[in-house]
Amino acid sequence: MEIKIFKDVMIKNNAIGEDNRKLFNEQKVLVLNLTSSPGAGKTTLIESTLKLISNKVKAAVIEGDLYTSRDAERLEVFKIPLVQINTEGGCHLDARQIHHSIKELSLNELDILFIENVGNLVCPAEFDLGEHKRVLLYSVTEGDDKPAKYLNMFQAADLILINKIELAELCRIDLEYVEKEIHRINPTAEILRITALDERTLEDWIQWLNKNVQMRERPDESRN
Ligand SMILES: Nc1nc2c(ncn2[C@@H]2O[C@H](COP(=O)(O)OP(=O)(O)OP(=O)(O)O)[C@@H](O)[C@H]2O)c(=O)[nH]1
Ligand SMILES: [Mg+2]
Repeated sequence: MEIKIFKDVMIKNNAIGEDNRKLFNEQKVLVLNLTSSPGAGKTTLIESTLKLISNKVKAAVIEGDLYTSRDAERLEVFKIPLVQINTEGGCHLDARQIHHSIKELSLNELDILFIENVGNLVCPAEFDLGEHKRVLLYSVTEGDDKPAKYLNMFQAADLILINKIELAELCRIDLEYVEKEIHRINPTAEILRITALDERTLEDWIQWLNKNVQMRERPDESRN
């Protein structure tokens, strides 16, 4: 019985996710679902990215958080559209929440919509929000066993950003081993090494973003 209920929830979620994606494609806005464990650096990455691109690209952010709007407050300085979703204890965002929150945005005026998911390395894997790409931040401070332990999250990602790499040696992390582990679990994921706090390390990420923004014009090459 429990299994059936779960399946029904997923079927409904995925149908709304498809509707969201259809709308994003029509409005030609690139939508990224940023996932990670708590504190891996999602908001920091958004901050550094906005410093680099917000004068060239029109961005908006949907912030997912259990109870607070602290991350959204950090982003107010950029004067871009921000929508806060509080899950009130829920461990992930779902497609219905996104469907409601995008009513507050003028999608046709946007190039990129970042969705910061709730910090959690389990539940967000199951829930399609309608994004074009799923981006997983994986910080070296989490240890090198996380791809194997949190398989679903790593398998569901299109791009995996290994973050806080300036701490790799201190954390006794062999980055080549970590990359091999990720590829073993998800052979098609792209991987980049970054320090989200240091904009100088974000060149490849910004190139990846630009490439994907341009692909909005050719939706057949995006995720769906
Ligand atoms: N050393 C180092 N610290 C970083 C880096 N990126 C983020 N941090 C720090 O990690 C902490 C958490 O960063 P956040 O950006 O708030 O992480 P988050 O993933 O948004 O956290 P939640 O939204 O709570 O899940 C902060 O103290 C950041 O300054 C990095 O590249 N290097
Ligand atoms: Mg955050």
